[in-house]
Amino acid sequence: MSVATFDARVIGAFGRQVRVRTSEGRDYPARPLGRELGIVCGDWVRCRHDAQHGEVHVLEVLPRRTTLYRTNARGGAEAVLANLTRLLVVIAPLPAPDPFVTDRYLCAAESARIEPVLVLNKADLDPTAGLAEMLHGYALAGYERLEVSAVSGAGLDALRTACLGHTAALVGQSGIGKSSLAARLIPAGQIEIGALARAAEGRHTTTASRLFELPDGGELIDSPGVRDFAPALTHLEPRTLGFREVAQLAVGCRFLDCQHLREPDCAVRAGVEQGLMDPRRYESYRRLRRLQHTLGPAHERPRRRGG
Ligand SMILES: Nc1nc2c(ncn2[C@@H]2O[C@H](COP(=O)(O)OP(=O)(O)OP(=O)(O)O)[C@@H](O)[C@H]2O)c(=O)[nH]1
Ligand SMILES: [Mg+2]
Ligand SMILES: [Zn+2]
Repeated sequence: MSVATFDARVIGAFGRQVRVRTSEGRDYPARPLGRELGIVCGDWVRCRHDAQHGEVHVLEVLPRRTTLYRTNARGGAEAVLANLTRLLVVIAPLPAPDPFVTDRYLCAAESARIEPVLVLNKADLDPTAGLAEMLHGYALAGYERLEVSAVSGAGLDALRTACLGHTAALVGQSGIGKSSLAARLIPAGQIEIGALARAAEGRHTTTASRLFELPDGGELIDSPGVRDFAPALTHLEPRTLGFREVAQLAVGCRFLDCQHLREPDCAVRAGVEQGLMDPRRYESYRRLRRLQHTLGPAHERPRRRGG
């Protein structure tokens, strides 16, 4: 008897339980065989049907195009989502945005070569002064921004366009409307399952990432909200930590290995003084550097090829 393998997409991962979709569009619950595979939503995996037990086993994770990493409880780098080409970093006037969380998502995306887009949801609500200031900082940094509302429908066409041909993920704090946005972009038949699952839990909060296919081509991942997001420091761009405006300004620094902290003739610090970089974003940069120094040399070492 031949035991044919097949490749499938991970459209949901709940601990060791995953849900995979075959190229024919069939969904199966599956579980990794043997050792910890670290499978995340968006992964491509090699599978095998176990006819005897009526199960699908995941044998291996196929090489990833991109990986979004965070720091786990043990301080190590842990994959969160795989094969993204766009990260939709969502903020809203309510609940009050945490700019450091937003910065860190942007840094992680930038360092992983995933194109980040800032999505301001609940545009139907009045922006607070703090939010306006925050947005100014991101505009200075050069981030593309979409203003949308899952309630009024404003900006949804632009959001659809931003997802076209991409594997995009909605990330950010809890309650900012990621699932509401996903529900507006995804055909009713697909999201229903999620809505039912949530209703059964008696709450709206998303508990696991799920991948959906978009009608015009492209994929959208809805992810659980976070209170904080710690990027994996070992996977941040060593010279800029993934701060876009630092990368732009740093070409003018006197030292090639300038950390943009106390070095003389630092073009980044000068840029902050000249209003070319938001002082709050610079403070965010310094906090990440401090964290890196606290955690030790392993976290400062530039990533090696293949390492
Ligand atoms: N006014 C307004 N409310 C919105 C909008 N989008 C979502 N909401 C509301 O915000 C609340 C949270 O929405 P969700 O879509 O569950 O938020 P989420 O980001 O998925 O939350 P988690 O799953 O916990 O991460 C709900 O009560 C929505 O009705 C919007 O554009 N405008
Ligand atoms: Mg949600
Ligand atoms: Zn510098």
